Amino acid sequence: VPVATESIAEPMPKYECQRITRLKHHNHRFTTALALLEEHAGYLQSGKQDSRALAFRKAACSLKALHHPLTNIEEARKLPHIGRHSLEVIQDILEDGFSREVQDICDGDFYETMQLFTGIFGVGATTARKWYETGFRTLDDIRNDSTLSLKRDQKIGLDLYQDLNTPVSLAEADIIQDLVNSEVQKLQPGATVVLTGGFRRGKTEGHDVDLLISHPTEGKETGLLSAVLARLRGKDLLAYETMSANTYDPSSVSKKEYTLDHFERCFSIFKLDKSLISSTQNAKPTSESPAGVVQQGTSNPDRPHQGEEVSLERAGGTASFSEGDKTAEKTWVGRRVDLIIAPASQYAYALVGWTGSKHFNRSLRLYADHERNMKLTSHVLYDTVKHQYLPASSEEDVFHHLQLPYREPAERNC
Ligand code: TTP
Ligand code: MN
Ligand code: MN
Ligand code: MN
Repeated sequence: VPVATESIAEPMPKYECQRITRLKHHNHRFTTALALLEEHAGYLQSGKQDSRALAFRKAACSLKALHHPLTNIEEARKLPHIGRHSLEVIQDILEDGFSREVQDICDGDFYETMQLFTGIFGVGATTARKWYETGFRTLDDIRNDSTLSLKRDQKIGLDLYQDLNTPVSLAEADIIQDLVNSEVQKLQPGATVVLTGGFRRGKTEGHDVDLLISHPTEGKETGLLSAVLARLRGKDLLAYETMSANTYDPSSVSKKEYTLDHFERCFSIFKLDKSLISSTQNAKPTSESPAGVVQQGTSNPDRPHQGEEVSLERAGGTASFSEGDKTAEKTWVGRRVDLIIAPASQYAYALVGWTGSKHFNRSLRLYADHERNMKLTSHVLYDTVKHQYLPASSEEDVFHHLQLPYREPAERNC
């Protein structure tokens, strides 16, 4: 009797949350090219509500969920969400081994410059494009233009450019989690500090560290974030912080946007002491040669980094810090850290939301809305037919309410 394996003939489900999507799959040669086109499309448009970028993302997601390497275009046509443009790119890679369109984007200076500028903390596609159109091409062009009034986050983004564009390792994330947790325990014993985001999905590198803080007793999380920040500040562990209050309004669940949530949070930059970082750092990229791509910068399969080597060179090399003694080597590395506070009653939803991926969440919320008449946010799940909230004490509960098979975090990498 055959075991329950998925049949090749069985059509792929429409929603990404109905599928299993792992970090490693059989079609990186196509998905790396599509990810680059997604990123490029995001540079051309304003970032949000970008349908072209979304179309590339959805096509890539279908290929990631495929159980074998794609070998012919007819098979791609049968997969969900593969639009005309993506199909052409796939066909080129099948026929020629690379995509001319991707190659041309890599060869031009727009993509490279946009990667460089959007790599500055606090700079989005709109600002980066404005600078590109002004004629700026290097970080020094930005630094040396006295007419630009840079925001506080952008200034620190320039100062710490190299640090913040070096991927955070899992080992560093663990160190930061421990640092935060030890302060949290002193303030509120029994509180929980969980590493979420890409690391929880099994990534070994990330652009930041996402820590979800809660306490099993509802209410004990109140005031915790500002107290933790005060302690971290006291130990001189923060280079930057910006806190937002909890703006959650339970009465407005039906109007909620798909991606925003309203938890109390802090976007920060930690000073991670270099002596704490072991020598096993900066593991070399996984050696894959994605189609249509010249030099692969990092092993993050989600975000192409063609311009990276040039970018870091342009960033101006040495890791000195412009505060005080200008020539002094700093003893720490800047690392982006997101701290989020969730009350116990919303914790399961917050955990799903902050584990991601962003695109997995998007599909989960669309699925809830269109297939179950439910509104899902990072705070609650609301049944719009029965007019009731569905409490959850675990991620399994959330999937169960949605009548979806449970997906492990490692299976949410779409
Ligand atoms: P990110 O840290 O932006 O992404 P990531 O951890 O998946 O990848 P990376 O390695 O590049 O850091 O966000 C983490 C998750 O949190 C993401 O899946 C979506 C969610 N999220 C929210 O729910 N609300 C927010 O405001 C943000 C910024 C993210
Ligand atoms: Mn061709
Ligand atoms: Mn993250
Ligand atoms: Mn984050």
